[in-house]
Amino acid sequence: MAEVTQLIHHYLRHNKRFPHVLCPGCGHGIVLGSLVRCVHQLGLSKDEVVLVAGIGCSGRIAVYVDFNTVHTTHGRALTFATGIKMANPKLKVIAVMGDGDALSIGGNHFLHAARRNIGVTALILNNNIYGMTGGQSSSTTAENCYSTTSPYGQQEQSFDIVNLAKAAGAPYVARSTVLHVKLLDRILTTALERPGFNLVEVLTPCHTQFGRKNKFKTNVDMYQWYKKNATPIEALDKLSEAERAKRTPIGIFVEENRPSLEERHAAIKARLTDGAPS
Ligand SMILES: Cc1ncc(C[n+]2csc(CCOP(=O)(O)OP(=O)(O)O)c2C)c(N)n1
Ligand code: SF4
Repeated sequence: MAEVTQLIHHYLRHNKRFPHVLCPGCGHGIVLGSLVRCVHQLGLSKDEVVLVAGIGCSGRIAVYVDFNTVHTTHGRALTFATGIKMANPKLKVIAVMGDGDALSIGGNHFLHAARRNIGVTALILNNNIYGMTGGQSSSTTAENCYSTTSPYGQQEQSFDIVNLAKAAGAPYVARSTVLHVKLLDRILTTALERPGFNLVEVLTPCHTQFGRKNKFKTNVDMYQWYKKNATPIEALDKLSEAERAKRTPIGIFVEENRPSLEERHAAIKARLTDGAPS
C-alpha cells in the first residue's frame, strides 16, 4: 500500500464521515494533510493527541481525524483546549480554528491563551472570510475586499494575526500558506514539539466565498497570488519599501522559551504539597 494511503487509513476516520464537505480547491485539506504528516513524523500515538476544533469548514478537521477530538462552539476552542491541557498536561493539545472562529467571536480567548502561555498549538486557518455560513466578513477580511456583508467593500481595518499573537506574548509565532507545504510542515512540527502557546497561522484559499467575489477567476489564481505575494521574512530586507508593503511575510516571527502555564502551575502545586523550593 502506498505510504499516503497507509497514513489515510491510520489517521482518518475513513469509514465514517466521507465524502468530505470541503469544496474543490479549498486549502483546508492541505492543512489536514500537513497535520497528519507532522503527527506521524513526531511518532505521537493517536491517544496522545487531542484535537479541539471550533465551528466552520475548518472545524470539520476534528470530525475526520481519529485522534481524541472535540468539536466545540464558535470562538471557544481555546477555552476547551486550556481546560484539557490543565487537566492532563501530558496530552498534545491542538486547537484548530478559522479566522472568524479564532479572532472574531474568539478574539478575547485568543489573546488570553497567548498571554497565559498555555501549552497548546493554535492552528488558525485564515481564509479571510466566514466560509461555512455564506461568506460574511471576518476580522481578517482586508479593507476594500468584497463579502456578502460588505458588498461595497469592507470598511473596517483588518487584524494581522501574527502581530496580535506577538503583542499578546505568544512565545512561538509562525505563518505559512498552503502553497508553501514544506514550510507549513516544518513550522507545525516545531510548534507541536515546543512547550507553551504556539501560534501557526496558515493562509488558505476559500474560492467559493472569498475568491470569486474578489476578482480571482479560479481557485488556481488564489494559489498563484500566494506564490507571488507570500515572501520569507529573511528575503524582505532585500526589497524596496514599496515592494515590501505589497508582500505578506511568511516564516517564523517569534521563537522564545518561557515556562508554560501548566508547568508553572505544577511547580506551585509541588511547592505547596511537598515543600519543594520556590
Ligand atoms: C455562537 C455561534 N455563532 C455563529 C455560528 C454560525 N457559524 C457557523 S460556522 C461560521 C463561520 C465560520 O467561519 P471561520 O471560523 O472563518 O471558518 P471557515 O468556515 O472559514 O473555515 C459561523 C458564523 C455558530 N456556529 N455559533
Ligand atoms: S466554503 Fe470555503 S472554506 Fe468552506 S469548504 Fe468551501 S472553499 Fe473551503
